[in-house]
Amino acid sequence: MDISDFDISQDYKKICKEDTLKDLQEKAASIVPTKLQLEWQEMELTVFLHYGMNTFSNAEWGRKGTPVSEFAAENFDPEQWIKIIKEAGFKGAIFNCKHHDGFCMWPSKYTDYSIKNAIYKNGKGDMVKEVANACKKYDVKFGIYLSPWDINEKTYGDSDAYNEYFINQLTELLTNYGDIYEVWFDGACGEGPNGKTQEYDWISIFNTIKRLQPNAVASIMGPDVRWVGNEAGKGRQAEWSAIPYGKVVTKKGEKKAYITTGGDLCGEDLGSDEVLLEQAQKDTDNILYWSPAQVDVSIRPGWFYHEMEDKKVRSLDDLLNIYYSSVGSNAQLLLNIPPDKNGRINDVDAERIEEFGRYLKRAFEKNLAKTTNTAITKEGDCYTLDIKLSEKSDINLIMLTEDITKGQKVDSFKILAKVENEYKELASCRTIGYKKILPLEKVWTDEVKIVITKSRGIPTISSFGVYNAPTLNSAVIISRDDDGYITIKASTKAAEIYYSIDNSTPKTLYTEPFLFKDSGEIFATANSKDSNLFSDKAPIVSLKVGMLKENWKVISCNSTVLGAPYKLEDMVLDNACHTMVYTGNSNPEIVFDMGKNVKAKGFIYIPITHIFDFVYNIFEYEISFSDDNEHFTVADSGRFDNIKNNPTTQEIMFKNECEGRYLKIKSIRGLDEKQVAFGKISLIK
Ligand code: FUL
Repeated sequence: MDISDFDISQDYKKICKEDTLKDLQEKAASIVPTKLQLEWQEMELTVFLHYGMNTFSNAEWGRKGTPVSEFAAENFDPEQWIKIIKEAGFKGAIFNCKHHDGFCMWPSKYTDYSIKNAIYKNGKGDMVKEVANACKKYDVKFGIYLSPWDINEKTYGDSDAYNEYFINQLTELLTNYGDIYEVWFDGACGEGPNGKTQEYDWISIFNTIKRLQPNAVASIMGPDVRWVGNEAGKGRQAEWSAIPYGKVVTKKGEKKAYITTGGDLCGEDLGSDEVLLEQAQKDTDNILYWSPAQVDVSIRPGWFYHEMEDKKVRSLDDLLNIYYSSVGSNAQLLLNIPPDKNGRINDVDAERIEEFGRYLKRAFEKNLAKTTNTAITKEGDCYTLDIKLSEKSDINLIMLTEDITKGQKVDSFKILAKVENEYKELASCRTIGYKKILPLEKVWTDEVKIVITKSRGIPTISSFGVYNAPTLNSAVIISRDDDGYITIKASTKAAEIYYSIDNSTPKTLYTEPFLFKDSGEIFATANSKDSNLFSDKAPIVSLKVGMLKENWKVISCNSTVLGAPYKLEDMVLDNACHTMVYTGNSNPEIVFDMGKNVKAKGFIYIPITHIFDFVYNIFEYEISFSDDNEHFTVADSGRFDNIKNNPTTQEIMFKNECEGRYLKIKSIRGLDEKQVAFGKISLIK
């Protein structure tokens, strides 16, 4: 199949072996966004709204056979959601119309597994409509998430039949709910009841979108918007939008449209000169294509609302880092705020979003630059931009934009400021693109210089800003050492730290590390008297810990250990969470001798979180206890749902309290077929 068979509606450039580096740079710099991609990127801030069956069944991924009756929604207030996000400056909202469980939030004609059979409004409800109407009311753009993977649909896996079903549902959503700005498909995929893996008819799916909503971008498993590659809110230092794409080879061996990249989407580098050269050599079918990144991340550890995560809503610090790493790193932010069981954005999340919006307004309200002149001067091999400030001031934030309608060109640049009559280098950075925002150490200056040291042709800087953003009263950091001592550190000097160990509001003054051997959760916050801070209270943060593993020993492991020089004991027991890779056995298991009989109500598992290794995490586990290391009783077995993309700490309670001296953790299935990585395990009292 040739590219002409699918109207990708944007310019692209073929690359080939004969291309020199200069040719490749010119080709890459000549690629520009489509009108839709540009409008989409200019939105900057958007939200994801995960709400559905999982909100009620307390899951991240649904299960087969969950009855409609479990969807117990009675109250539903999308106007509250959209009002909150609008006031904080978000421009679009993507509603989860159907997640992997297949339950439809609108009364689809094609299935009974929908809201029409739920108690909500006696089966007369349509939540998609209510969200779309709320968006219209507050002038926020409306987008849809429709999961291609469907755990409960009987035709799933029967490729042609399911493609028809899916396109029928997509058609309902694209015709009955007004304008849609984004259609979001993720890549999760499973086997159907017939044991076969579904093959999606992407071409027909995308053509349906182009036909029914020509102003919608198709994201992730779509040609217009690219997944940044992780769900942790991390963008790249160098984020190129024109990147090489290869043709997808289907199971039948044919090459189809350019849906996914020729490189690895999760990789650190998708578009540098080195990558261009490598891809040009690789495959005659490779092209360069405008593919802007989207950072999708949740404000809580999970994508759906879980009451136990109420104290785990991201701090303002964290949200701002995500903002700089997305909007400020040439990407768009899609921040998930999951409504709760009452159909409302929970107070904790609402407060944080309000604070986030207020901080951004304050930080960017006064541009200290004297002029808006963006003309650059050539100095040797570099281009420079001199920025004079209206008066001497403290500065700690710089913003730069490139006119991407003329192509993304800046590869590397430096920021300097005149301090005591001499230029001092403040930062050395990669790529600008749509926007770059750089938080800096505070300096006192009235002159800033941007030196572009490497670029793909003459760059066009379209705007800049220099700011003195309010300092945050940063969140405290809590840690426990291997002897059980808890240390709490505040980032602001002269801050008073308060903590609690009984789930209450932190009120005990912290003076020195204290012993805590039990399992539980430590909460802490800090107060500061500094009047220059954005707020005098740091957010409350918490650390969940299992029982201290004082006498634990690894006594057996049925598989080869890779990853030397690390030792198995260090990996699984200590606080270090490096990679531990087992191979040569698809079901590795580890047995611990805990030194004495231990009673536990559940367990905490910290998976491998290193960005390139979490593809090796355990997916399905079994955990068991024994008194004699011979006869083991299974305490629990299950699946760490979305661990592949979102490797957060897993806290699992057993049905009944279990006990024993020996503990076994077994990987029933890993994310990777050949290798499994173990993180850290501990028990809950
Ligand atoms: C992932 C899904 O598996 C998660 O549940 C969530 O919907 C996220 C946005 O995409 O791939």
